[in-house]
Amino acid sequence: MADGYVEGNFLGLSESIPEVDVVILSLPYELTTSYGEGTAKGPAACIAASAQVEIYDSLLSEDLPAGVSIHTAKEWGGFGNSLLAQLDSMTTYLQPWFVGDCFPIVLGGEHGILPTVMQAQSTSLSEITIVQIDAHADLRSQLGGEKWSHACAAARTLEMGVGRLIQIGVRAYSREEAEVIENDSRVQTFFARDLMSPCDGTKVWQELLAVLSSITGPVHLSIDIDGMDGALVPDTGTPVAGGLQMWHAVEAIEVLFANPSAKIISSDVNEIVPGKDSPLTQFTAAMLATKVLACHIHARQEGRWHSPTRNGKERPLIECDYFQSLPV
Ligand SMILES: [Mn+2]
Repeated sequence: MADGYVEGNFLGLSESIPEVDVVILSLPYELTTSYGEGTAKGPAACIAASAQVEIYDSLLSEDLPAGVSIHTAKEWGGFGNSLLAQLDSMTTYLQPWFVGDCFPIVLGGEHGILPTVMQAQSTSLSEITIVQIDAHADLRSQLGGEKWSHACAAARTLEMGVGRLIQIGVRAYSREEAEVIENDSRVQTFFARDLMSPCDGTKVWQELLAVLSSITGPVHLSIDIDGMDGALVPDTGTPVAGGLQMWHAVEAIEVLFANPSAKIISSDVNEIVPGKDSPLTQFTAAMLATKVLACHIHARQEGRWHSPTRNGKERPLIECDYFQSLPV
């Protein structure tokens, strides 16, 4: 826990200067989660649980925030009286923080937030690689008639023009999704059963690390916490057995951020649901978000992050109407 703990701030860190280097954004969005529920309370639970996360990270020579200014923004207000209006409203909330001057970490909320996070980007989507840790492929064309379901999040971002998608830990998917994985050259999926195979797992894991080390250009890292083994995230919307252990996730994140030819421009940690009996789910999410934060700060220290300016917390909103303008 940080000295001078500030309630409501990620890791309890105080905000001593007006300029923002890293922003923690919260999208308490829940519409289509199919099995469990409670993702709308996930971001706040994750921030509360972060109080118990160590501010020491072995990558850094000083404790977090390690000289970086971290701002925990007020959470999205849930505006919009239709699904599409809500998606636009989330994009409006996110956009001021995606102009390239600071590093956003978005806490969700169900994975249906991913298209809004991509719409908020100021970088051309065709240049961006999404690295997705997830139990599910999220490549369905629709689920229960809803194309904006969390089960379709990755498919929608490909339609929006995202250049490349690398999936890690997938183990629950449909025939339709298997065919997309097989046939869409933009998609590369590392299935959990291959990564964690008792005999060949090490070989496949090294193949994954080689891919993460060879990405070039801007990257968005999307962590659906159900990519972790269900035992670590028992309260997420759809916990699934046979997933990543903590050290898989930590190694994948560290190797990705260490890649000198990639720039990790943004990240999200989603499908967080506060546990009724145990804080393990939100604590696991807070640990993952903290690892992303530490890796970003390390990348700055190693000269892999450049921003032209350093701006404050008050930023003009530009209303987004992208989702409401799409042809039905
Ligand atoms: Mn997902």
